Amino acid sequence: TRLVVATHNPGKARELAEILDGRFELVAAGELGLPEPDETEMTFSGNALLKARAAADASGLIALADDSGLSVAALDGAPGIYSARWAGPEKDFAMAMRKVEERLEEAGAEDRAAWFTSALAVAWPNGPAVVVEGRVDGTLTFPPRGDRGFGYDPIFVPEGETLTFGEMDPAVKDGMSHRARAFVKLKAALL
Ligand code: ITT
Repeated sequence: TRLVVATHNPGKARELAEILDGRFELVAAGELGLPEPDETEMTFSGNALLKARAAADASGLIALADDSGLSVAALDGAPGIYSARWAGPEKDFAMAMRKVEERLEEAGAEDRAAWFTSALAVAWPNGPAVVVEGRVDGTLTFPPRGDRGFGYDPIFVPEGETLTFGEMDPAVKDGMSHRARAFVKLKAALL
């Protein structure tokens, strides 16, 4: 079965391919020249559905989309759905990670609790759609450590671990990540 992976983020595309583990013939949204719809919804699930729906209807293929982000407890869940936008058009995540640190300092907050969320949506062309969310809890650490993974991985240490996601072997991250947990739910939802 051909499945279009409706993301323009290479880090995500790689992890989704690892998690899907050869189950589908994957087609990248970029290969099909699919446009990037504006993420106008106020939830991860809403934006994942919007991206999957747009890709499925434009391509005629079943589409999988991920909407995800980092939520910081002491910042009332920010950046959350704005995680990509905090990095700006240059996708400067070193700057975005500094911004998280600065906001925590400004708030005088000691609490470093944070979590990643991934909403995974599957949409059939002009048909139904399903969406699920997975979450992994952890703590933030500064300065950033590690150059594996992507986005905010270098400042996130998952619960019970000592390495950041940026330092971990990708297969280890894939065993515990928000994205992997969402995928377990997706399989259950589609059974
Ligand atoms: P698409 O919409 O094309 O999929 P995007 O990067 O704009 O790409 P999002 O709107 O879902 O995707 O933004 C999610 C951001 O949250 C992403 O850019 C990362 O910075 C961050 N993020 C999500 N999952 C992450 C992970 O596993 N590790 C580190 N950062 C992550």
